[in-house]
Amino acid sequence: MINRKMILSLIACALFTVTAYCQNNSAVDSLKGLKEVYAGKFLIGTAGDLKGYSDAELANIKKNYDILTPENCMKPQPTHPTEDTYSFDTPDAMVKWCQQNGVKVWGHTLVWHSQTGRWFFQGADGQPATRELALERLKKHIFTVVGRYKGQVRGWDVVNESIADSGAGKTENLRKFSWYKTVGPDVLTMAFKWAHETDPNAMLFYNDYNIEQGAVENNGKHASSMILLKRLIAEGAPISGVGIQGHWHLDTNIGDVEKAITDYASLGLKVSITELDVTATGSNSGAFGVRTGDRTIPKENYLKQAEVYRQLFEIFKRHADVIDRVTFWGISDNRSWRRGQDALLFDGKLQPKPAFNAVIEVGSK
Ligand code: 9MR
Repeated sequence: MINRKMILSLIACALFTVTAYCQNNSAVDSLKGLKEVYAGKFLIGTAGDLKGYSDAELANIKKNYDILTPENCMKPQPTHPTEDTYSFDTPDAMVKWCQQNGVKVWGHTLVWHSQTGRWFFQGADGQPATRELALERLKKHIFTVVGRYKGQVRGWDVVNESIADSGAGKTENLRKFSWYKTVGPDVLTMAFKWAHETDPNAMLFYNDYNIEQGAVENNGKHASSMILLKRLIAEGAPISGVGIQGHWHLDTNIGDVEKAITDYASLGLKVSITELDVTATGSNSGAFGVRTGDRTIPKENYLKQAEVYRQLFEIFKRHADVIDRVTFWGISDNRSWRRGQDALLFDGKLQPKPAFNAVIEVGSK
């Protein structure tokens, strides 16, 4: 016979189970994907080329992300390895998968000093290419690649990483090689104009790393980025926004991030966080060599990482009116250029980390 004591202990047991379940918020919240939690605020994205991805990885993308950036396959070197050769198999397959699975695509990237065939800058007889020849090649590249994906991408990182590191912020401080040496500073405005001519509906962004640095004190790379963006706007470049890449670490200056967002918005530009990852170890914005099998990162680092992600998403939420998209640079600690530094929300086995729970919590509030 069920007596009063038994009923009371049953109720106590049920209460304990519910409380324990709720405290383990991953069990509750991971039922929702990231994109669901941030719907109506900004898009949530990730990066990858999709070639060789497992069913579980593809399912993770479908569940969590609104939009995909091709991590490598749309860059100049892979799409246009020699002057007369184009290669679109991987990006075509990626775009097709996205269309079939309700995922948008972001184009990355057209003008960059890296992953760009040296042939762009070589002239006849081993001489450097002239400004005219290099521009003609760039124009053809933009017309071909942007034209191929016209209407199929939300926008493009037209220009990537043109500002050099370690400047005081008094000038644009453009890199002194590649496009900036062969053509000059006006290559940027021309690239924006050609991309717009080819796909007038695409959003066109300037994308760079560390451009939030110095925002609070108005110096360094941030100040350079403001000078550059003001010049592009004055020259009539059809620029819609700025991509703050967001390759961050446990001690990143969060104040700079918020100030940079409001600075860019004050120029009438949209802002996206385009390549977000926060390393659980290491103190700069680069990558360690790939470490395998050596799990020496202390547990508390993952909690600190969750805290940094929490603070960042609180900022993004506060500025959701100007933020178009927050894209993570990879889906898991296994699919990351910073492998070994465990910088993403899912571990190598696609299990949600404390950082995932923190981001979900901020979005659910
Ligand atoms: O994640 C990309 C990695 O697989 C490539 O080897 C690398 C080559 O430079 O590019 C990485 O992506 C970069 C992105 O295109 C631009 N910002 C910095 C990213 C990380 O290096």
